[in-house]
Amino acid sequence: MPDKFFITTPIYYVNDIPHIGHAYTSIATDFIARFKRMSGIDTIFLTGTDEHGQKIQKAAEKNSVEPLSLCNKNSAKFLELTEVLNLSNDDFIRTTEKRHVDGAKSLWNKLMDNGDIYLDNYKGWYSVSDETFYNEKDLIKKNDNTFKTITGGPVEWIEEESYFFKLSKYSDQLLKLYDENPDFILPKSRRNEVISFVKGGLRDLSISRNTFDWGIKVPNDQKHIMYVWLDALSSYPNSLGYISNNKSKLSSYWSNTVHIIGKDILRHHAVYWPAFLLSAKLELPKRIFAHGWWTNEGNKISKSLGNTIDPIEIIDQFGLDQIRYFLLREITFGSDGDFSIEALKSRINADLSNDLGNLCQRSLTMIVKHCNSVVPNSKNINDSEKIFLSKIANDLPNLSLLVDNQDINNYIKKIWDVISEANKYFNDQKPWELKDSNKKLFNNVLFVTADIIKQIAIMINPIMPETSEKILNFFYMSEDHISIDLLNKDISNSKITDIKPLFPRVE
Ligand code: ME8
Repeated sequence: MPDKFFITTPIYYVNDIPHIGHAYTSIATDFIARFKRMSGIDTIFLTGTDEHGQKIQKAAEKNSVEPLSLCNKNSAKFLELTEVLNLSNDDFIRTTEKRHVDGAKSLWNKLMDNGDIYLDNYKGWYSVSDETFYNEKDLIKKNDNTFKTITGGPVEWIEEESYFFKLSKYSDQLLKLYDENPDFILPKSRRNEVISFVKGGLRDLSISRNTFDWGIKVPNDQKHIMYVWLDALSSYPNSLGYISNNKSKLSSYWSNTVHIIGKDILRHHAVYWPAFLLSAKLELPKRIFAHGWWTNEGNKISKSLGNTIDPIEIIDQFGLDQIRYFLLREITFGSDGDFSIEALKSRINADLSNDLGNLCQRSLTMIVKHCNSVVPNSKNINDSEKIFLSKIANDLPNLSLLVDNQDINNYIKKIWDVISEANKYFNDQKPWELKDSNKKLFNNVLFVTADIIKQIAIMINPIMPETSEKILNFFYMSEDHISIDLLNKDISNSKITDIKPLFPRVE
């Protein structure tokens, strides 16, 4: 297994403030980064903001501010969100930073040197909200004979001089890439979509605009602004210093890269991006994973409907780890899902308060009350208890595989199976009936339950880092770095603190 790993979220547009969709991608990416680090893999997790192009320029005009001042204001909101969500990102890149601008220009020059850029005229449809060029056949004709994108956004007809990238030249190489690397695009359904898009025929891609000026100037032709997607995609390797200087000590991470994105930006990542990299003779990422789309109480989330969910507000109301858990648990990563307050409350009460919270509360409180706050020793555990306590460690290869396949939901289900089993064990053993009659058995039940709680606390770290730390702190395990090696740490005879409830029920 490679010992270096690079994982990215999309870099988000700063035309507006963050919403729950952005929070979702970032939390899921954080989950994977934390699990990798906990498993001993040297990991870099990147997020950031996408600050150039017509969409940002128009938003700035609407707000009567300079584009850079809008970027500074909204990028700061995305940066603040990394704190609010307790993300473990190592870097936050802004496309207005010099390190990025230099890298984007370097990429342009590589495509140019390879003979893949030519000057021509672009005539066609453009969606500013998606920053994407559309063929008429991919648009929907409205009653008034104008067109819209499949997501309902407006398009405008543009005719201007433009540089083009020879995308069509890469069709066969792209199809070969998908064929030889069946897991390059996941989930499978998304991979099929991309393959049929490429098989449908690729046209060369317009990669510059010259009717506005907010962006990176094309090297050697200052009239043109680089297409914002060519600019933005290069932010990933730019963060590692890979394009401008592939000898950078960070560039060794690039060969094991996973991009986590939403399904809306799959074509840019799975078609344009590998084609640019092939042309530039740079290595390709290992995986593009496109997750699904959240709706709000059954409706599409949109500013015009006034139903966007502010992650900061919802976290204030329900708690960070509750929201992290809900978003990761509620839907299969890759499928669409619905955000509803009823579903959120029910997850908090059933999975967190009842299953996990009560398990910790009632068993550990018994240790505080009846064992002088010292975990009993493991002398008397029987074979079936031994099997139970080694279950997580034995299942680690499968859990790792689930994370490697971005199957976050099934990882969580497996941990909750262990929680259910622990609750069943505790209920069946009825330690409250043993405390006076059979102290030896009583102590044994409390040891087994405390040990499995410690293991659960480690495994939920990528999902709910704060809760994980709170539980480990009950055992005075305040580690700087949570590692799966702690699964084997013997907690017999160790002190525990007074236990505080983890998840209050919500009405
Ligand atoms: O596309 N459900 O930025 P963006 C789930 N700057 N995820 C959602 C969502 C929803 N309803 N809404 C948004 C861009 N997302 C470009 C990316 S990368 C080189 C450039 C998430 O601010 C999802 O990850 O429009 C989606 O792909 C991303 O936000 C789009 O963010």
